[in-house]
Amino acid sequence: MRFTSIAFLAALVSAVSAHFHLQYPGPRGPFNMENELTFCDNYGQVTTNRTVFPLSNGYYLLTSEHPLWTLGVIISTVPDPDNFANFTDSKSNYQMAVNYFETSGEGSFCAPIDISAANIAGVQDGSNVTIQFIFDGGDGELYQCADLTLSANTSGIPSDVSCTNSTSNAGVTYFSSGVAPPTISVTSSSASATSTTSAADAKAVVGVSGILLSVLGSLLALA
Ligand SMILES: *[C@@H]1O[C@H](CO)[C@@H](O)[C@H](O)[C@H]1NC(C)=O
Ligand SMILES: *[C@@H]1O[C@H](CO)[C@@H](O)[C@H](O)[C@H]1NC(C)=O
Ligand SMILES: *[C@@H]1O[C@H](CO)[C@@H](O)[C@H](O)[C@H]1NC(C)=O
Ligand SMILES: *[C@@H]1O[C@H](CO)[C@@H](O)[C@H](O)[C@H]1NC(C)=O
Ligand SMILES: *[C@@H]1O[C@H](CO)[C@@H](O)[C@H](O)[C@H]1NC(C)=O
Ligand SMILES: [Cu+2]
Repeated sequence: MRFTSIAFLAALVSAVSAHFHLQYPGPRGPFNMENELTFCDNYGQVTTNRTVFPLSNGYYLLTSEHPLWTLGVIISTVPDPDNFANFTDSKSNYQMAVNYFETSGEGSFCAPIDISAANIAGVQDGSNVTIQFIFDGGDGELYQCADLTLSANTSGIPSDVSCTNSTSNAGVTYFSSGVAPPTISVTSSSASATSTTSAADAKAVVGVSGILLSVLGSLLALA
């Protein structure tokens, strides 16, 4: 009974506190945690300040606030995509810029993305596209979008972006093209979430869920 309450509270804390932030390429607007469960973090309109981004051999950077997560990146060639259908091909399958994979670790994650290798119709040097990151860390699918102009004349990531992985992630597992991974379950990860609650987590959540954390702390002290 006591364990159930602790697991429940841990799940609740993680649900209100932890998401992911797209760092590069820059998203459509300022990060909004509550809206991240919505298409493009609820930035439905295309932006005109597009990032000039490598057609081949680019990198993206995000920070994860979940210990176990999956990610996929879908791509739209529609000039002003404002719904999920605009990211699908003529057979209604999602156009994948990065196939779904599962990995672990909180903090920064910087990995290669080769958009031309995905062989999406209409993708070439100079194309305006939108990519949407689909992240699942156990509290639902989360979405952030970046509007790009693809360029064959650039590669890598700007030198002022710190492209590092905060933890080693030997466990990256890719899924077949277009196939979404199993949903990450909060219940199955709550035990590890409890045991790995770190100073960084505590700092990140203290504003929103300080009360929940102190309740959790008292329960842990009782246990
Ligand atoms: C584009 O402009 C919006 C509005 O000023 C801003 O929030 C966003 O960060 C900019 N995007 C990029 C990629 O710089
Ligand atoms: C790409 O988008 C930019 C910014 O919105 C726009 O100025 C440009 O005309 C677009 N290019 C093409 C080929 O549509
Ligand atoms: C984008 O999606 C909307 C809604 O499904 C659709 O009406 C529109 O035709 C799509 N745009 C393009 C260019 O496919
Ligand atoms: C981060 O980890 C991913 C997955 O293992 C790897 O593809 C990528 O190259 C790593 N990033 C850096 C900067 O080493
Ligand atoms: C890349 O370079 C070629 C050759 O100079 C040029 O025609 C093309 O417009 C450039 N692409 C972009 C997106 O600037
Ligand atoms: Cu979250």
